Amino acid sequence: MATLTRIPRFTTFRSKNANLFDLPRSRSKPLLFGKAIVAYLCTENKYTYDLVVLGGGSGGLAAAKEAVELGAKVAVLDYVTPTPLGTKWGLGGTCVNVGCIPKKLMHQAALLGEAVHEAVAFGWQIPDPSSISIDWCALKTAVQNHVKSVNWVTRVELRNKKVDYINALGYFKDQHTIAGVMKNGEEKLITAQNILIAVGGRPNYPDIPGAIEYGITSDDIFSLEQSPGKTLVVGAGYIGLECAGFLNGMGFDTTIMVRSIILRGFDQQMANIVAEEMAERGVHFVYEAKPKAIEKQADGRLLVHWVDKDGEVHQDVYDTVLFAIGRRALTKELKPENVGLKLVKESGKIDAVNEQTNVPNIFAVGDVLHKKPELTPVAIHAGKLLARRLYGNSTAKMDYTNVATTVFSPLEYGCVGLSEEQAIAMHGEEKIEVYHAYYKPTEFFVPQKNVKHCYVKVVALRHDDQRILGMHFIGPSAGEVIQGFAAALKCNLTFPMLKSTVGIHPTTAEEFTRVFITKRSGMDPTPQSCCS
Ligand code: FAD
Ligand code: NA7
Repeated sequence: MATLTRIPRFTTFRSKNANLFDLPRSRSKPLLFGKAIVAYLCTENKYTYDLVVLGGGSGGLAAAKEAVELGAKVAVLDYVTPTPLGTKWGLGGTCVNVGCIPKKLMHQAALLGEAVHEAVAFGWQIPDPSSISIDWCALKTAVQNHVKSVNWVTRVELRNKKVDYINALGYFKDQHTIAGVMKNGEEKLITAQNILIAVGGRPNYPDIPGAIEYGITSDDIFSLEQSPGKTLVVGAGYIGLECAGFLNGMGFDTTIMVRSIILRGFDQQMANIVAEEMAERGVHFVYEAKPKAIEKQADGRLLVHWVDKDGEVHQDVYDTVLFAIGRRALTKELKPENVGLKLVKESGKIDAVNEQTNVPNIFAVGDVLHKKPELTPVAIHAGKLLARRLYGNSTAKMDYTNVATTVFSPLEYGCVGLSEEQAIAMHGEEKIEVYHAYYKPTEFFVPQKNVKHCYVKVVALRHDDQRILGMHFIGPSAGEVIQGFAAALKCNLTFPMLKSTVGIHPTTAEEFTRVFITKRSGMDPTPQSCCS
């Protein structure tokens, strides 16, 4: 039976300049008593909370913590529905548990394997580098220990900041009431002035026989009990490429099944360089193909039937099939119809304007937003800014343009701004200048690493101020390289400014300050000391 939570008559208000005060809850205009004490004019508040956040991931937690700092009374509901394989995790959302963090650690594990081989060229005495192999169980345990420590710190932080954490799956009862379904099935009703949707998304499974029974997704891979072995990754988006990249780097036989193109939405020249580089490292690519069915053989291995572009059916056997075919926003589960919340038909996402949904007191941030970058810092930034607008008299709005990102493949591809195709579509080919260069990282010389795919590209306006519209970098530590240039783009970086920037030598980032060959010129962008 549903129970209504008791509305406390008093709540603790904390100000940076004041001691702790017990004041009747609710907030409106601040009153100043003397110099240091800030209190709030108290009016009767009909809701338990000022803000209830649905989803304790990147965006929800950032908004909740910011709102509490600004004096709001906040609760966060977070609940993880186990995967079909039974994988579940703690507080913190996708990034911490099954996204950025475990992914970066596995990426690092792959890079270290590569480094062991390189170390020999630098004089390290390693008994038999060809015999090294990864202990998946040790890696998985180390990664999961880190994830659990972050879960713990997150819970402590919420407690210290006095954000109420409720481990329940929330849905709308009405515009100001959320029902939270607890683990034991009991429902708890919570009322709030404002509600923030930050429920993120979960991976899709294709509608083919055996997909759910035998397939896994990124939600399972980072805590998989047994070594993945020979793996088929279905999907050539950001997540498919990254998972395939680290698995191959760890020595697992890895195949990517590509339905159409690599990295849809990214600069296609760069995407193809990434794929070529991965193929040279040993990743197999099956192009223009789709899985048809998965069966479990008597030996426990998975027999995958797949169809090529001509409709011909093929089979191969794998130990693991990982689907990375996109993600679904968890909005239907919120019962949006109970509050008249509109969803975008094709994506099920929310088309919010400045994080404001079509319902006045209901807001949304993060991966649930339609046509916004699905990235942790985007969710965090938008969540913080929203909380400041709601509770801190701020007017600052989230800028979703020129957000940098990196594909850890494992040679990284970092980019910010427009792709070459997008720039041409927006401005026309005649108005765009593309500068490019291959380069050879100094650290690649001694171990004679392949430099064929280290490439930079700057997309700029050809005339006027020659403003830079996009920057693309494939090479070591691309994420670190592109971050600073993202700040420069925010400050309206122009090509002359870039050229007048003195590089740091010997780094790979300095390659951006050296580009001068335009694609239009047809000159060879390969440096003489390189790739011969
Ligand atoms: P989430 O972090 O997904 O949090 C939503 C939370 O709400 C979850 O805990 C969910 O269980 C919970 N929830 C859902 N429904 C309900 C409900 N009804 N009631 C209560 N709780 C609910 N981004 C980067 O910036 N860099 C990266 O390197 C990167 N790598 C990634 C790698 C992988 C494999 C994946 C899957 C994602 C990666 N991302 C990366 C994306 C990043 O993880 C997301 O953009 C980010 O987590 C989105 O935050 P969010 O707050 O919108 O949702
Ligand atoms: P993406 O980026 O949407 O990529 C999905 C990939 O899966 C893409 O290559 C699709 O091919 C392919 N796909 C989609 N449906 C199918 C089916 N049914 N069968 C085979 N292949 C399919 O999703 P991700 O999961 O990589 O990442 C989503 C976001 O999460 C990403 O932006 C990160 O920021 C975090 P297509 O190009 O459509 O032909």
